[in-house]
Amino acid sequence: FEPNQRSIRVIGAPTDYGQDRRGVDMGPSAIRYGGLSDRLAEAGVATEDAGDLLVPRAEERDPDYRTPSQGKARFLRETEDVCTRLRGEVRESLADGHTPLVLGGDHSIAIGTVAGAAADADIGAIWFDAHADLNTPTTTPSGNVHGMPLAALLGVDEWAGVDWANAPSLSRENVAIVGLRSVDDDERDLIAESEISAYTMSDIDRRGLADVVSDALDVATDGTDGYHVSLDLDWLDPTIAPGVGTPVRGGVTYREAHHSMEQVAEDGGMRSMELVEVNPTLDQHNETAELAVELAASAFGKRIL
Ligand code: EXY
Ligand code: MN
Ligand code: MN
Ligand code: MN
Repeated sequence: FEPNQRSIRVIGAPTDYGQDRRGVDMGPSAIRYGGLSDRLAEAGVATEDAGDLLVPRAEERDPDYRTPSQGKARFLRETEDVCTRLRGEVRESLADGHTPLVLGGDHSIAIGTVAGAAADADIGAIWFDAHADLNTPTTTPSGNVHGMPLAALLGVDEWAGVDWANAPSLSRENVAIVGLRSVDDDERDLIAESEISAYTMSDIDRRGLADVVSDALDVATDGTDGYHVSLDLDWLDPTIAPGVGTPVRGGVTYREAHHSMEQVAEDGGMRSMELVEVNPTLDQHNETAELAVELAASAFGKRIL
């Protein structure tokens, strides 16, 4: 067993601006309480914890504050504030030689994480998610920004030129979404006409997840300096990850998920990671947070033997 050369900096982003069920803001606490530092230490990785960003409670804010051109996007002003600060933290972690591990919070925080990870490098991204997260304030069925972060980062339609939300060095051809089973019509059209690689649960049924993730790794590493892993816990089947705001039946299994993270560890090119959408108020005995911790440990190199 070779001690892992990496050192991780944990950054908490306790938001729930991006969706309409309270409780996902407790994700960072639940994940830490789920044994994060011990499990990472067992994996042989040095870890430091930068604590949580300060995030005002949603009840103290006006979700509808926006300019007309911003369309339907709840708490967009607050999301910009959090993501701008998170982007700085992630960028600084990388500059200090640490691998950022961001704890959400809802998936809107990916705008900050990925923008920070892409600030000084050409990166790819692997998006493990039941959803495509490719909506805009015009196409969104919900107004929830957690359904939009990938579109924001890629500058899709009205997201183009929104500086705080774009990651210009992340190219569509280096993005792979894995585990899709809930996709809106406009997202489907965008996937069909863009270079984004999208793998559905049907692809996984047919080809096996290991083969699909191997393709996703090729996509994310092709001509890049490394890649970001965005792990939305609703990627997993709700029977093993019930503590998420938008569960969708038919997700990946416990062993499949671990094996994917082991593939990531073996590949060695991951530069940053985030664990999002854990909602302990909807969970049973913190099992979704504990699962997030175990998967992170696998992604950072935990081995059985
Ligand atoms: N596509 C739907 C929407 O945009 O409202 C649902 C999005 C759920 C996003 C979750 C976190 O990944
Ligand atoms: Mn340090
Ligand atoms: Mn998501
Ligand atoms: Mn999702």
